[in-house]
Amino acid sequence: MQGSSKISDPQPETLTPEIKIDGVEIRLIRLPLIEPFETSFGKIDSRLIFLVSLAADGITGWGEVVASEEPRYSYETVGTAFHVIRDFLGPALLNAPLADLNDLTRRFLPVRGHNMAKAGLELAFMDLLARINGVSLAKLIGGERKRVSVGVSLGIQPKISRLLERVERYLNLGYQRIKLKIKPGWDLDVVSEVRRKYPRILLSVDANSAYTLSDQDHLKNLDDFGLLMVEQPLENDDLVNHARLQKVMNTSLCLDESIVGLRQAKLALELQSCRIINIKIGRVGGYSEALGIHDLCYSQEIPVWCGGMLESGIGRAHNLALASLKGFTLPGDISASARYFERDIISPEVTVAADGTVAVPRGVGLGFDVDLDYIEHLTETREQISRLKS
Ligand code: OSB
Ligand code: MG
Repeated sequence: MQGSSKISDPQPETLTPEIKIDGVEIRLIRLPLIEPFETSFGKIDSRLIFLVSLAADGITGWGEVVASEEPRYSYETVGTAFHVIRDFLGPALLNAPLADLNDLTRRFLPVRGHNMAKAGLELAFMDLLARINGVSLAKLIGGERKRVSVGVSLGIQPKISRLLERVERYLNLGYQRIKLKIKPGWDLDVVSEVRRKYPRILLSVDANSAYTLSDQDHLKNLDDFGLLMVEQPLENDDLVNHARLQKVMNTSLCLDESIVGLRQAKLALELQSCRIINIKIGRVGGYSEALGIHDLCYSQEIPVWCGGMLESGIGRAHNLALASLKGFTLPGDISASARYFERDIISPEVTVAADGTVAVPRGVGLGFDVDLDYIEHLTETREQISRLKS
């Protein structure tokens, strides 16, 4: 890791020499959504949340694996992540003490892929590290912002009128940018309607890979609407066709699914596949890659923003820390807890101020209290991971 992030350059006097992880626990809880969320992949009514906790010397760090139940956004699922953490990644943490984040990342190198599983453990480790050192996560990674700007991601609706209601609701709540999920059959007319009613708002669309390059003439019509960006129009693994599309479109493309690590970010910038990058810690495999991508984009003046995966408050708190880094100049998909859930598992819940910003917590670690009683009440599955027998 290079560049501006403090994490590659820890203060020797504040960081402990070694951390001996003495417990790795994974658990699944189900949080109902206040309304269904629909993307070009399909619709969900509840979120199966995958929590990870790491314990060392009586201190616990919390992380979240953002995988979905079905392999649609990525090949990972809650099931694959459970397997990979239980059988490979978890035991690797228990085998020997950890010096720092780089040490942890190195230990995961033999496992190919499974970024969300890796990231869940990295998040928990970073919360633990922050708590051991008595600092906030944001401070630990060198975040500078006190508040971050946020937008909202609005799913596909049964009718345009329902979408317009939601646009109105979230603008009134202060959200600085509206992102519309699109797919073939729910795109130009919908965007045109929203733009007609709100000529001046920051507006973007996210296709979640629902188109192919053969749709380029159709997609070019999006240039008429003054969009901030078009997110991931084409296939998840296709940097080349995104570069071809970016060449013929005026609107900036933003890549989400395609950027699964620093290497892909470098390639995307070199190929000019996009002009904006969405960083999700889970998709890229953890903080170290996320920070690397941030630093790369910052050095090339490519704006980045923090994506979301309908996280519980634990994942949301990590997103806030990440988005406090100086390169995050566009509003993130970091909604209030109440945008998705009746009740969150942290307290206080994440709230969005009337100016469309969220405070970066200053407390130690995540900076929120983890509501263990509520988590216990919701737990469907839990497993304590044990040491590998040698
Ligand atoms: O593509 O950004 C995406 C949610 C699940 C999977 C993929 C995406 C999303 C969102 C929601 O857009 C963002 C949020 O958490 O608010
Ligand atoms: Mg997206």
